Amino acid sequence: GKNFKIVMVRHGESEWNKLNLFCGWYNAELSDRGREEAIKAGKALKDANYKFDLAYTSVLKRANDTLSGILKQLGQEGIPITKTWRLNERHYGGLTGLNKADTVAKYGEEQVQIWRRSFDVPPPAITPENQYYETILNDPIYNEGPPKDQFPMFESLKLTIERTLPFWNETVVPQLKAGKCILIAAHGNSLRGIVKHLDQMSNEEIMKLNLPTGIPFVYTLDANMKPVPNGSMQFLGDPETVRKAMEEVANQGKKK
Ligand code: DG2
Repeated sequence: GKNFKIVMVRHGESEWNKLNLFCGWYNAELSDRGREEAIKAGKALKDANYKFDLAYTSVLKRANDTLSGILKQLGQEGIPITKTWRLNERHYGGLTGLNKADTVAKYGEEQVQIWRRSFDVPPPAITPENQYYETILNDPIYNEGPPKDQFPMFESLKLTIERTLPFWNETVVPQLKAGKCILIAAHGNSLRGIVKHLDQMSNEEIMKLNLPTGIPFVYTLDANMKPVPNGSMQFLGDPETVRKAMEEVANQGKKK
């Protein structure tokens, strides 16, 4: 049967990743290193001869700018791009804007690990006392959705998956089946949701996965949209670099 390939990438390092702050739905910029990562990702995809037909991304600038950086390297800036809040990072609730290491010092590594990686334990809700509450709620990037009465105040990975998968199933899958070569530029946790779904990972297995910034990965899927043997999460980078980049993400939840 015919196989289908799709490339996904977590955005390059953001200013808030660099400062080690919980970011979620806050619209942080890429850092200089993040921009470099996008260029490097574009070069890797160019070397592998990728020619994309269309791309999907979140409404957040760090993912949008990573996508444009990649497409520029490829000379494929003209392809159709769809932006959706359904590919956004999970909403980090009341943790938004807090330093991850400070949060470990205050609540302990175990609690922070639960907030960052558990499947269904959500972070506390964001409240008007949070200095980013209004900024996020009134950000024009959310004018197209979600509806104000359904605007999240926090999201677990489970809740993130519940709003990302409908987009995957209703929009991405039909284009994949139509033979389109697709690139998705999104976030650590929205992509973990898609990976969990594709690899049918258990709630325990997904806890251990930390996606590195700026390293594209490829899925090769069969007609049932299940990975073919060796078709899961193939990174376009040498294994040692990928391992170190994953470790760096895991270590953001350790004490300073
Ligand atoms: C990070 C993920 O999201 O954080 O919201 O802080 O991919 O948009 O940089 P991203 C954030 P962790 O779940 O890895 O702590």
